[in-house]
Amino acid sequence: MEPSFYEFRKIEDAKGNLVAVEGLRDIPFEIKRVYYIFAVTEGARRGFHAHRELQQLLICVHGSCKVLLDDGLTKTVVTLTDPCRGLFVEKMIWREMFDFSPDAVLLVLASEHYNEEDYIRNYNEFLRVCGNKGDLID
Ligand code: T46
Repeated sequence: MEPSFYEFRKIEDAKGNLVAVEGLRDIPFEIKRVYYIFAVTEGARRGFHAHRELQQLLICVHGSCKVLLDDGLTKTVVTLTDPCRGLFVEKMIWREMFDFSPDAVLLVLASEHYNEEDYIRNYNEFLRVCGNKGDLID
């Protein structure tokens, strides 16, 4: 699958840099929630789920990390290093985040409030729901 990125304008002046992201203007959804992941335990992998409805924009605002995206048919891995670039993660995409640098801060803009019922945490269930014929795990 092809990852989808959004580029944001860096406003630079003598004081330093600023990036603004506006819901429904710079990204395709209204922002209902913001969270960020940092001080990730060395070697830890996060994610391992898909969302039924949630859309998200992932921006590594400091340091770096990798994100595996899986639509049930193909997988792709992207490296996030640029605070001016956001990775759009559509609904029904399995995601895993890993290789966080010790200084990484992953900012996430989300289209919905937190709802545990929106998560699909079982890979086989994900394949069933998305209808794609990936590799079922025994
Ligand atoms: C995603 C990836 C990119 C909350 O209470 N509120 C929240 O808004 C979130 C996101 C999480 N939590 C709680 C739920 C767990 O007890 O925080 C704890 C850690 O969440 P989780 O294990 O789901 O974290 P990740 O890094 O595996 O996944 C997160 C998001 O949950 C998920 O939607 O797409 O980041």
